[in-house]
Amino acid sequence: MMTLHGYWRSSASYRVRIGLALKGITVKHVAVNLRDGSQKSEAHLARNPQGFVPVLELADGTQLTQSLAILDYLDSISAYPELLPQDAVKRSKIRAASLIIAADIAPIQNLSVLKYIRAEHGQGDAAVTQWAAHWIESGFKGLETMARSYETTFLMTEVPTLFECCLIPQVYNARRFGVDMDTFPKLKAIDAACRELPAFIQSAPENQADALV
Ligand SMILES: N[C@@H](CCC(=O)N[C@@H](CS)C(=O)NCC(=O)O)C(=O)O
Repeated sequence: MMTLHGYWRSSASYRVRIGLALKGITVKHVAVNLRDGSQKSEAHLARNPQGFVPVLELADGTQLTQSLAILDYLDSISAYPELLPQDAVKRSKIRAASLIIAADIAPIQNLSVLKYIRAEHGQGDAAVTQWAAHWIESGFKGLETMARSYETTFLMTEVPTLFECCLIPQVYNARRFGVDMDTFPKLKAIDAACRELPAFIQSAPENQADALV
């Protein structure tokens, strides 16, 4: 069996949990407590020298990092349901929208970035929250416009894809930072549609064994 080293509130871990659940792959979950710094422990750095979760450990001990690369691996070992459609243009567009979240929005409100702003630039909770909300809103603006150009339930499809694996954790974070999701009605509707599905319910932060740690 594979092991997912993750954390309940980590959006990158949440992406992988959704991908696993959509594909019906059961893994062992091991919590890496980001609040007590366990991601920088010797044991975790041996898994991922970057000191981040998630890490997916395969049955033979191989360790995979980076949530999008892990989702790509899952799509390679378990073809259905596919996280990226076969159509080349749709594939590229869904990947691009996913990267807006994973490459452009999420990294600038990562725990270590927020800690750095607090510690090295003397910013308090209000300023840090405002920073995170600003960058999420700025990224969501473009995504909302893109999403509105399709009439599908999810971004470009009638089944969730890689994009929804990225969006739902980012909306979870947006709400934590006080972003008004009413400003982004199409993204809000996609989030609501996903939240009805068992794979997304099972993967939600509050439903993890380490929730509230
Ligand atoms: N690009 C990476 C990002 C991973 C990442 O940022 N993980 C966060 C949690 S969501 C983390 O481990 N943060 C620990 C820290 O900042 O110290 C991925 O997609 O896997």
